[in-house]
Amino acid sequence: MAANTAVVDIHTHMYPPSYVALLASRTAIPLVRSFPQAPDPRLILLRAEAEALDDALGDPAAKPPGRPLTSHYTSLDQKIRFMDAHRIRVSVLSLANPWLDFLDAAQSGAVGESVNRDFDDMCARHPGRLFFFGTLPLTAPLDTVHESVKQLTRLKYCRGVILGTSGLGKGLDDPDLLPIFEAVAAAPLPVFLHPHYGLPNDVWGPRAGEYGHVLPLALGFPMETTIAVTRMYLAGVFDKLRDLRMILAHSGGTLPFLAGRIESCILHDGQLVREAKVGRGRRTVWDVLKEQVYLDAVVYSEVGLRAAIDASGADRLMFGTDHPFFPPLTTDQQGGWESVSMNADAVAEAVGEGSAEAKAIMGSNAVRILGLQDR
Ligand code: 5CU
Repeated sequence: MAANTAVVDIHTHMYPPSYVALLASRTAIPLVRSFPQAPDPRLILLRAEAEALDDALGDPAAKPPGRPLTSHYTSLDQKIRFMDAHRIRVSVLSLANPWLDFLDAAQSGAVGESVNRDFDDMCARHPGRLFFFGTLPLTAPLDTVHESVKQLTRLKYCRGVILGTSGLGKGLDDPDLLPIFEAVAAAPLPVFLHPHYGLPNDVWGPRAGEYGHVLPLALGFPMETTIAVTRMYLAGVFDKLRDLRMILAHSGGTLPFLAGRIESCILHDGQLVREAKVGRGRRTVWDVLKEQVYLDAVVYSEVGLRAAIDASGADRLMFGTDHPFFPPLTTDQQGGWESVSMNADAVAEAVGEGSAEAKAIMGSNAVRILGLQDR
């Protein structure tokens, strides 16, 4: 992969051991559980997996739910081996979903503080090769969330925050979230926006169980991101906070493809026109995509990547792998992962292998945007 480029992976997750222990102590999703019919413990995260969990608890012959929790999810040595196997020079780690969203208010501040320290300590073991996006205890009182932002600014290897779409419980267009976005923007820490909740299960229909995880992951995740950012846009969050920078997972979900339709629906909406929300000087979704949004390059095809480049610019895209999700199923997991080469190939096909744009997307954009050479 990209032999002459220092490759940076900005979309790569881990669950530190303390977080796995927390998941193993739980009885509702998200959880970790062993089943007699599966050799590895299973990581069960998504609400689309809840039914399979119930089936497996009731019937030891049933298909095991979730995904195997291998060392790729938890081991730092394994992360470095994976990076070396794919010639990734630098990784920006993040806690995988669902972060601290399921913790109660009394717990999440302390767990967040300890998880963020764990990530900083892991990065310190490989200086210059590892950085991280911190996680915020959004279910805690607002003062605790502000304290957490302050903690992250003091951690040497922190380069942003990873955030889901639930916010304080009402989504990212919630006015009560503005002070948090303001603090994060002032820090300055970019927000890496990542999906978890997808769409309601009934969207997938009564035959969903036959289709594995395809529908919630391929379609639910990107739609969730698209909806969350569109709500932020419609609520004026980007205009209120011009310093806020968002890195959107999976190349913005479907935002680059749907931005034109969103714009048209705004222009033709009687309510918005009557309320004078469509006047001259309005910043369009296209403007926000070019000024306040960065996109990862985790979209697995040249066609999707071109849309992302056209929408935000090749100088705003950053390569990612989504490791440890999407491991190879029929070949050795210590070898090359097709989910990684698909994203690297898409970059080469979209902008030309070895081109200046390819080098930027594969690494130098991330170094510049996230300050990976500073401090
Ligand atoms: O396979 C999956 O469920 C996932 C997930 O939960 N989170 C993620 O980032 N990628 C894939």
